[in-house]
Amino acid sequence: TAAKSYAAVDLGASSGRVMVGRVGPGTLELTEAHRFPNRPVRVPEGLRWDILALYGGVLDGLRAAGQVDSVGIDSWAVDYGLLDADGALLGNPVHYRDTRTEGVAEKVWATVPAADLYAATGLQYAPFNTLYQLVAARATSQLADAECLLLIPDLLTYWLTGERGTELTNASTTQLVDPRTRDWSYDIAARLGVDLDLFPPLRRPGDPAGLLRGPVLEETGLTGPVPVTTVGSHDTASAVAAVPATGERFAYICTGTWSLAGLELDAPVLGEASRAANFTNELGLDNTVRYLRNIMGLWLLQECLREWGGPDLPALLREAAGVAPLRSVVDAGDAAFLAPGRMPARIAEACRASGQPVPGSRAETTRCILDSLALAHRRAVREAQELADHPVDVVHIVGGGTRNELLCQLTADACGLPVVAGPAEAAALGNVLVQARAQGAVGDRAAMRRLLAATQPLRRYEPRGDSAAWQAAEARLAGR
Ligand code: LFR
Repeated sequence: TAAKSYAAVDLGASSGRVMVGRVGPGTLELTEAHRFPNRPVRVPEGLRWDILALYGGVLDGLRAAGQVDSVGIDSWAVDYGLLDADGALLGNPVHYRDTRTEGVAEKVWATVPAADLYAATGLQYAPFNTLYQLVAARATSQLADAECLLLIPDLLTYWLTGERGTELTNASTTQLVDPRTRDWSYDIAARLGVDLDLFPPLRRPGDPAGLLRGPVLEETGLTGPVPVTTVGSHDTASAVAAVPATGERFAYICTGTWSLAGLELDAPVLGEASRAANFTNELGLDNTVRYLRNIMGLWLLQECLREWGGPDLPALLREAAGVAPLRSVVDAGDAAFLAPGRMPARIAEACRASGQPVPGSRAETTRCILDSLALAHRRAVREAQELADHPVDVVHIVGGGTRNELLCQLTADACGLPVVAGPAEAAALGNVLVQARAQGAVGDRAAMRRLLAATQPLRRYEPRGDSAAWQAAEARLAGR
């Protein structure tokens, strides 16, 4: 049988891309059709996504991709657009780094204690969970006028096909889904006055999501019918689906703007210890649970680079590799680093406040960030194993961070485990493979992973001794 082609739309916090995956028996090839910037915009009312520019990028990308057998869409999680009774978008979707959710969680916990919320939804505390966003928006006329809420990939799917749904892996990041029943958490929604009728019916990866509308075919030059297939529309769900693991005993770290570090499990871990450690139970492909922790990730470095006017990154990383290790570390899990702006100064302040040397140069700041990320990876990988009672022998790093060799090596060192790095475009590959599977071009999840392991370039990093230094740095950070 001839190879089939799938377009994967993958929107990240700083750029969007349309990739074309070709899948045949034993073959998997990915090429980039189009990449475009994702520039959040600050308007007087706050930080907003430029969703029309993103949709324009998707259309450009589909045109560049050419004729394909199906299209799938994934993006970052939690954010949404509201539609009025006529189906028109009400305002620009709010960015999860917007400040409107400050102090909202405390109000929510006064109604539903944090422990009950965790027991019911399994979701980590993050100020931007959709639930907190909806409570923050409670008194707005926009929400009052809304008839329908669509998560970002579902909104773009609606514009492409005219059909509405709520994809489950992404819905699991709203804090309104019960990870045991994989259905809405009706009780939580009722107690907090969230109207679940805003959400169209749930759909799952592999489900059909309609056909490209006539005007979309015209604009993109494609010949219909072209189906849109529901994929793991949360980018992290697609990325985890593309972890090229060959056994069960693996941890993963999805790297990019965020580091999402954890395990793939069959069932959620909902106990108090797990809540205290702020692990989340998001839903993955095929009834799996993505048990992981959000770590600030390369956002810390991206924000410094922005402040420094975009210096040459490879040169900076070479210099950082030569800086003395573990001089100063910051808590890369701290939500204090969530908002944009002044990142080098904020990192310096965190070092000063914890009595550590303040990084003096760009290379030192960069090294501080990478050491801190590796340390946070170490903690997350270890604690996930303990809390889930699921030991691992290898750590897979996927996503954009695989291009950062220093980060991969430091992560192997910190975890004391071999790291297998790649693929870099994991989210797009997971997106492609779920489409291919829906059309019968590839087998089950294990077969998808075998295909990835056999076809994608991977690089292995062995841990370099000195685990005592990492242990000491961890204790220092914990103030012990
Ligand atoms: C990564 C990601 C994370 C989510 C964060 C905000 O791109 O989707 O999984 O916690 O963005 O949506």
